Amino acid sequence: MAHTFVICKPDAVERGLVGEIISRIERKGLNIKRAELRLIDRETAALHYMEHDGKPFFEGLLNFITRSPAMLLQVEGSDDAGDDIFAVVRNLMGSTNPATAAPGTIRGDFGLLVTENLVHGSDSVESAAREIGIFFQAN
Ligand code: IDP
Ligand code: MG
Repeated sequence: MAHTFVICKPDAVERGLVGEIISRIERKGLNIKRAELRLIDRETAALHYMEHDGKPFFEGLLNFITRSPAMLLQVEGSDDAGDDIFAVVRNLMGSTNPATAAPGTIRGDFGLLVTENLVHGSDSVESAAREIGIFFQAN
């Protein structure tokens, strides 16, 4: 079964949007396989966002993602679906900057700032496996 990894980021939890985000994922036909509300530690955050190390927004991104609890989700889809599950979820999320994300998407409907963009979703089969390993390893 195909999986992807989603984070309802601290802003989503703070604003009470976790139910809305999970509901959109479920109504699309995907299933929540595992969920955990967790305060992400800085080391795990840095590992997760390793590809952005060195960029001007990296420290701010770590501060943001570790500032209060996030809802971690392992999301499962059917192998029969035409598209990869990570792509389905990223379409639900909308583009990275909520200011220009399409209405109807999570970021487009509820966000305004790129620094407070509500959700993370893996961007490939490989990153989904890597991220599920980082956050849910050995349990
Ligand atoms: P994605 O979350 O849509 O995959 P990425 O480019 O992988 O977008 O960036 C990871 C995260 O880093 C974004 O979701 C956002 O929280 C943050 N970010 C990306 N670009 C910027 C920026 O230009 N300024 C501030 N934060 C940014
Ligand atoms: Mg990304």
